[in-house]
Amino acid sequence: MGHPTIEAYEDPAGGWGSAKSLVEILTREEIPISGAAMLMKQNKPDGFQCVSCAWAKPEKPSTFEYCENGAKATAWEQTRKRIGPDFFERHTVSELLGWSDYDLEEGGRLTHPLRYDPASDRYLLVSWEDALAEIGQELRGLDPKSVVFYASGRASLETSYMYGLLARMYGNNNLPDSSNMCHEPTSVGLKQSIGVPVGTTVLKDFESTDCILFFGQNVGSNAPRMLHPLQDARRRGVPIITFNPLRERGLERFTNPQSPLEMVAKSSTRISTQYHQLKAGGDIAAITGICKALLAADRAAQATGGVGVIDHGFIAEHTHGFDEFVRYCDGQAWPVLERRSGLKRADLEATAVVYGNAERVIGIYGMGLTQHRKGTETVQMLVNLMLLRGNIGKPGAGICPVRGHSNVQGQRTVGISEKPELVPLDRLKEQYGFEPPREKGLNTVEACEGILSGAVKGFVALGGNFVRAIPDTERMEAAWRRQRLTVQISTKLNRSHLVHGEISYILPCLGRIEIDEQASGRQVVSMEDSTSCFHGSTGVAHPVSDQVRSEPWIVAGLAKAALAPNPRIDWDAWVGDYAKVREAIESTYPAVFENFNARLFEPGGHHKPLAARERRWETATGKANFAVPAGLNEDPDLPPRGPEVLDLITLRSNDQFNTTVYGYHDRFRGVKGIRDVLFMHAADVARLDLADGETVDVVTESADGYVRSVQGLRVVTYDIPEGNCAGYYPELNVLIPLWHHDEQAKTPAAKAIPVRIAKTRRSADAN
Ligand SMILES: Nc1nc2c(c(=O)[nH]1)N[C@H]1C(S)=C(S)[C@@H](COP(=O)(O)OP(=O)(O)OC[C@H]3O[C@@H](n4cnc5c(=O)[nH]c(N)nc54)[C@H](O)[C@@H]3O)O[C@H]1N2
Ligand SMILES: Nc1nc2c(c(=O)[nH]1)N[C@H]1C(S)=C(S)[C@@H](COP(=O)(O)OP(=O)(O)OC[C@H]3O[C@@H](n4cnc5c(=O)[nH]c(N)nc54)[C@H](O)[C@@H]3O)O[C@H]1N2
Ligand SMILES: [Mo]
Repeated sequence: MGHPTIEAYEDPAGGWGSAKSLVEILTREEIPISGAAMLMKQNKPDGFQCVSCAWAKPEKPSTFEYCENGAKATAWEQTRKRIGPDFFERHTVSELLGWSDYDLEEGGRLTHPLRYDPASDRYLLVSWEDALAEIGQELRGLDPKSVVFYASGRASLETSYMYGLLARMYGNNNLPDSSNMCHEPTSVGLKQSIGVPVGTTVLKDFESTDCILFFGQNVGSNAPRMLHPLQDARRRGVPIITFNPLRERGLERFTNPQSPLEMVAKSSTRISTQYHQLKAGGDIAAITGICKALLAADRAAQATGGVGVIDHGFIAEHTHGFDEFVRYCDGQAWPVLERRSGLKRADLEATAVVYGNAERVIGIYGMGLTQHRKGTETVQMLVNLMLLRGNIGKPGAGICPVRGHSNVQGQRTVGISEKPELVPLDRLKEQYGFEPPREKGLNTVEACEGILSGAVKGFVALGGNFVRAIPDTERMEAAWRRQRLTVQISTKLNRSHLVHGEISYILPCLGRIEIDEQASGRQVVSMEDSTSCFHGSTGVAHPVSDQVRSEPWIVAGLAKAALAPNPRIDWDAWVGDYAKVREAIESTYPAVFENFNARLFEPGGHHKPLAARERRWETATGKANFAVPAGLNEDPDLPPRGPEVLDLITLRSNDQFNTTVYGYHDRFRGVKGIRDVLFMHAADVARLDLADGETVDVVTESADGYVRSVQGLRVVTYDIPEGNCAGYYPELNVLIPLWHHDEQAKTPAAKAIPVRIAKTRRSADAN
C-alpha cells in the first residue's frame, strides 16, 4: 500500500486521474491490455451489464460505456489470480482472520467448492455432490424458521426468482437483502408517500429537467456514469444544488475521461451551482427550511394577486395532508432550523428561489438520506418538497434514489423480500401448488437479532459479505460462530467465510462477466437498474475454472437437495435454459414482465410500469401523501450530549465497492496508502486538544452497556462541518450499535453515529 500520504487533490472527477487509476488496476490484476477489450463489451446491448453500480444505461451507449470504478469492478472480477484448495494448505482460517479485506479478496477468484474442516482449521476441497448433499441434509434437519436466505444485490433476476422460491418452499420469508442496509427507507417511504417503492425518474428526464437537487450521494465515486447526464444538464444551464456535509469532488467538477477534447484541454464542468455543507442528519431541518421559504413566497405572491409559487392545482387534485404539512412548517422556527441543519436561512431561501423558478425538478439522493435513525422520514421530507410544485409524475421531473448494487432493485421486484405482502403469494401457490408461508420474515436487523439470541441457526448467502457489512462487528462475529450451518455462494474470499458456523461451505460461482454454458447453449441473464429499466446481459469471458458453477445451477442444486420434489418445478430444465425461468417470472408477474424474453435486449432496456409516473397513486389514501416528520432530528439519539460527542459518518472511498477494497487510494479526498483515518473539522481537532496526523481512539456513545471502540485512527483535518467526523466503512462498523437503525425501515444508521474521540494511549501507558 506504500507510505501513507494525505494531500489535497486539485483535479476534477474523471479526467487523467481516472485513466491512470484504471491502468494501475489492470496491471495489478494481471489483465493483459488486450483483455481490456472486455471493457468494450461493458453496458453494451451484446455485452454484459456492469457489475458495479445500478445507474441507468443509455439507449445509445458510447464506445466506452464504463467509468473508472466500473472498470475496476470488471478487473477485480476478471483478475488472473486464483484461490484454490492449495491456498488453504498454506493458510489456516485463524491466520486469515488477521488479514485485511483487501488482502483477502486480492487473493483472486475462488475456484473450487470448499468445506470447513475444524481439525485442521482449514477449508478443504469437497465435491459439489457431497457439498449439496450435506447442506440439503442439514437444512432438512433445521427448523425452517431458523434459517436465513440473504441476497446481496448482484445476482440476476433469474437467480433471484429461483432463490426466493427456494426459501418459500423451504418454509420461510427470511429473505433480507442488501437493500435492507441501503435503500429500504426508499421502499418504505416512497410507497407510503407516492405509492411506488422505487424512484420515478428515468434517464430521459435528465434531458428536459431544469433543476436538480442532490442530497447525500457521492456521484463521482459511487455512480460515476451519472456524471454524464449531469454534465449535459449543466451545459444546458441547469442549476444543480447539492446538500452534503463533505465537499465531494464529483459534485464540484468533472472532466469526461472519454472525451479526447476535454482531456487534452484539461477543461472541466462545474457540477454544483450551490453547495450546502449541512450537518450530518440535518436534512429534515434543511428541507423544512426550503419548504417554509416556498410557502412564505407563495403567500407573498398570492397577497399581491399572483398565482403563487406552489402548485395549488396539483396539490388539490393529487395530494393528501397538505394543511397539516403547512402547519408543521409554520411551527418550525428559523433559528432551530439553522442550528439543526448547520445552514443559514439565506442558504435555504436561495435554494427555494431556484427551486421555485424551475418547472421540472429532479430530486436525487443516496445513503446520506437513508442511513439514519429517521431515514424513512427524511426520504419522505424530500418527497414533500417535490410535491409542493408537482414535481412527481411529469416529464423532466421526479424523485431519483440512486440504488446501490447492480440488481438490488430487481431482486425485490422478483420476490426477494421478507415482507410477504409485497410478493404475490397466491399466484405462487397457484403456479407451483405449495402453501407459501404467510408470516413476515426477518430483515437484516432482525436476522442479526436472531443470530444474537440464537434463534437463527442457519445462514445461506447469495453473494455479499454480510458479517462485514452489518453493524456491531464484534458482538455479531462472536454470535455468528454459534450457528449450525453457514453457506456462502461467492466469487471472492471475504471475512464472512472466515467467521463461520459449525458446518460451513464456500460455493464458488461464475461472475456475470463470464460465459455461462448450459444444456441449451450459452445463457443470458437480466437485471433492473436504478430507473426501473430491465436489461439483458451476456457473459463474454472464459469461466475462471471448470469447478465453478452458475448461480442458477447452485440455487437449483440447493433446492433439489433440501426440498421434496415438486412435480410442477423442473429445476434442471430451468438451469438448462434460463429463458424458461423468465417465462416463469412472467407468469408470476404478468403486468411487469410482459413479453419478457422477447424484450430482453431492446436497445436502452425496457421500463417497468410505474403508477406514480402517471400520477396514479397506489397509496392508502389514493393520493400522494404529505408526510409530517415527528421532529427535526434525523438521529434522535441519546439524552443531552456534551460538545465532546461528534456525529460520525461512515462512507466509501473511491477505491472500494462496499466491503471489497480495491486499493488504498481515495484520490478525490487526497488520502493514499491508508484507510484508518478520521476526517475532522479543524476547530474540533483544536478543541479536543488533538493535532492533524495524530492517532486517536474512537468510542461509541451508547447506553446499552457495550463498549464499542476502534483504536489508532489517524486524524485528517478536513472540510467537514464542525461536530461531524467521517471515516471508512466497513472498518468502522464495529462502532455502530445494532439498535442504531431507522425506526420504520430498520436500515442500520451508518451516518451520524454519536462518538467520543481521545488520543490513543501508547501501549506502555495502557498496561
Ligand atoms: N465505486 C463504488 N460504487 C458504488 C459502491 C461502492 O462502494 N463503490 N457502493 C454501491 C452501493 S451498494 C451503494 S448503496 C451506493 C452508495 O453510494 P452513496 O449513496 O454515495 O454512499 P456513501 O459513500 O455512503 O456516501 C453517502 C454520501 O452522503 C453524504 N452524507 C453523509 N451523511 C449525510 C447527511 O446526513 N446528509 C446528507 N445530505 N449527506 C450525507 C456523504 O458525505 C457522502 O457523500 O453506491 C453503489 N456504488
Ligand atoms: N458502516 C456502513 N455499513 C454499511 C454501509 C455503509 O455505508 N456504512 N453500506 C451498506 C450498504 S448500502 C450495502 S449495499 C451493504 C453491502 O453488503 P454486501 O452486499 O453483503 O457486501 P459486498 O461488499 O457488496 O459483497 C462483496 C462480496 O460479494 C461477493 N460477490 C461479488 N460478486 C459476486 C457475484 O457475482 N456473485 C456472488 N454470488 N457473489 C459475488 C464476493 O465474494 C465479495 O467478497 O453494506 C452496508 N453496510
Ligand atoms: Mo447499497
